[in-house]
Amino acid sequence: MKNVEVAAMLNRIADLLEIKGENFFKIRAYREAVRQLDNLTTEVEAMIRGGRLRDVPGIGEAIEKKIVEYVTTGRLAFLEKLEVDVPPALLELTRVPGLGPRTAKDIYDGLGILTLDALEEVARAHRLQGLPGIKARTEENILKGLAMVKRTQGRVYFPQAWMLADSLLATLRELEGVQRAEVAGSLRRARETVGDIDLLVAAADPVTMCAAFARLPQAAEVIAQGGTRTSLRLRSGMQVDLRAVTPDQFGAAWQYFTGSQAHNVQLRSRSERMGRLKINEYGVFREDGTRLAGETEEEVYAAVGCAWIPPEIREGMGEIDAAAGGPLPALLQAGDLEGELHAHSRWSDGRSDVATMASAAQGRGYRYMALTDHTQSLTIANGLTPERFAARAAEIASVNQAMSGFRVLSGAEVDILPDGSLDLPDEVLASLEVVVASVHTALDQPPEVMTERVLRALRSPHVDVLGHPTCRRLDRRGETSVDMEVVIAEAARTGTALEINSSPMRLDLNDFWARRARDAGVMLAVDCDAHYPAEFDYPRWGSAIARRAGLTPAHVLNARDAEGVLEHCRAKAARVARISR
Ligand code: DGT
Ligand code: CA
Ligand code: CA
Ligand code: ZN
Repeated sequence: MKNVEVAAMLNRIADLLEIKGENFFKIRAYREAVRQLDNLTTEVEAMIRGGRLRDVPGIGEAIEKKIVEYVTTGRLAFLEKLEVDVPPALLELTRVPGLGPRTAKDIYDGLGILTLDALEEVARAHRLQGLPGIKARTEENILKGLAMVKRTQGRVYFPQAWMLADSLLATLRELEGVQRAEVAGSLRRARETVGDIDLLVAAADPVTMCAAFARLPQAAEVIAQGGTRTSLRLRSGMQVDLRAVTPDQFGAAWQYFTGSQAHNVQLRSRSERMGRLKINEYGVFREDGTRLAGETEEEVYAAVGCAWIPPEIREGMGEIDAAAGGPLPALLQAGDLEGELHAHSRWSDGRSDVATMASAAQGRGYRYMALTDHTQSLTIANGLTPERFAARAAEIASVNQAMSGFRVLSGAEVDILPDGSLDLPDEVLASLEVVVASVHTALDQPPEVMTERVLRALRSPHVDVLGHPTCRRLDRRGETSVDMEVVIAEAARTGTALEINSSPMRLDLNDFWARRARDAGVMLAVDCDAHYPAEFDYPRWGSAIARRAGLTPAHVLNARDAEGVLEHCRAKAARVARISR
């Protein structure tokens, strides 16, 4: 069982306890355990085997027992009892991001709301506002949250599905007879949300193999099993479609089951135009049945006169014609990133000191890291005053002294205040090497105000990167009302980079906006926004977004070396000076 699943279980307990109105400290203990689990780089299962689970701060005896029961049996009696105690309607309502358990209970008690449809109706009629503690703003947030639920109805953001797929692949690869196991479908294409997990296995005897899939330990339920296909449901509710083929069919099947449907339809009509070739999950065939290709994807594409196409851009948006013209430009890979442009330390709300963050970044292959602590007005994140920035400089200098082959750049994640001014005086901003500017407060401003606020920040000669541009938190809230089209145009005009925040809670910008930015000539920064060392694993998600957006290393600011980044920052300041004259 993966840590994400355990964390989800603990979170659910906390939600249910909160709905029941249980003791605050008890609830907080579960939330803290979730936070600690998020930080772990080891799997809980391994820690249980080593008897080390209790060493994790925040996991005491009671929570440890529950985790062990859940991991070893796949069920938890305590949770099942809670689920009986709490009205199912309340669980339904708390699915809405931004709608906490307490508010959900007020709505349920006050208006007898049982479904999301009913909730939307009363919110639209402004009837929620009469309830205790619900302001116009809460009502608006609930409507936004409802829109998010609708958009992702039954679907999961891709990083979460990848983590589950990792665990499945590891199990599959150990099964007797499995020669190869890979992810296919929308997950391989790294679509923002996926409906299920599609997996493909190469085996000499596909039919026997598919029967074995039905016995995978991760399966909570077998939905369908027969022939060369098995469908399972995981404990999280996620569906997994497994298919097995013989090794000589693997490339054709992998191509076919990766999709997208639009891409496959276009490829098929191309192959028909090209001398009536037939392309399916078994291979590429001539009319007389001669098989031309099938073992690898490369040969399948070659058989229809195309270069291999990276899965992330197989959406039927012109990629086939491009690949018919020759090899496609190499899209960004996580390994192309040279450094991090957005990281926090204990000076603000990070959990580690500068040296720890720097060596973690170096450990993942980075050569520099801009230390971008928060600024003074963000008191909940322990934001820095100009004086504390000055004090921090000494620690940065000593870390730089001590490390070789790595450089910490001084930086800030400066708050964009509600009026669009920046939360540090110009001379302090000018003294920093890299400045990320972000919106963190007054998130509910109307579109004109919010957009103008961000534009003002982009026009500052000191702002090098706009952080998490839409401010969405996938677990909590939707995008601000900012007009991204306008922001992208201004980023292009001023030479400001836009961030792809790789945190699985943000994924901001997403592939759609990142592609728009690329097309407008804007540079992107693929950032971790790391607050502790394990978060330096996030480029896996950010680079997948970048690939879907069609970005090559040339489009990505932190694919340059530190000097290249600083050069970009100088060029931005010069450009702003020029255009504002
Ligand atoms: P999802 O699951 O909604 O996130 O999206 P996909 O693209 O993973 O769709 P899924 O799971 O239904 O099917 C996986 C791939 O298999 C799909 O991208 C293309 C291929 N495929 C499935 N059904 C058909 C079909 O009827 N015709 C063709 N040409 N391909 C199909
Ligand atoms: Ca799928
Ligand atoms: Ca599927
Ligand atoms: Zn931020």
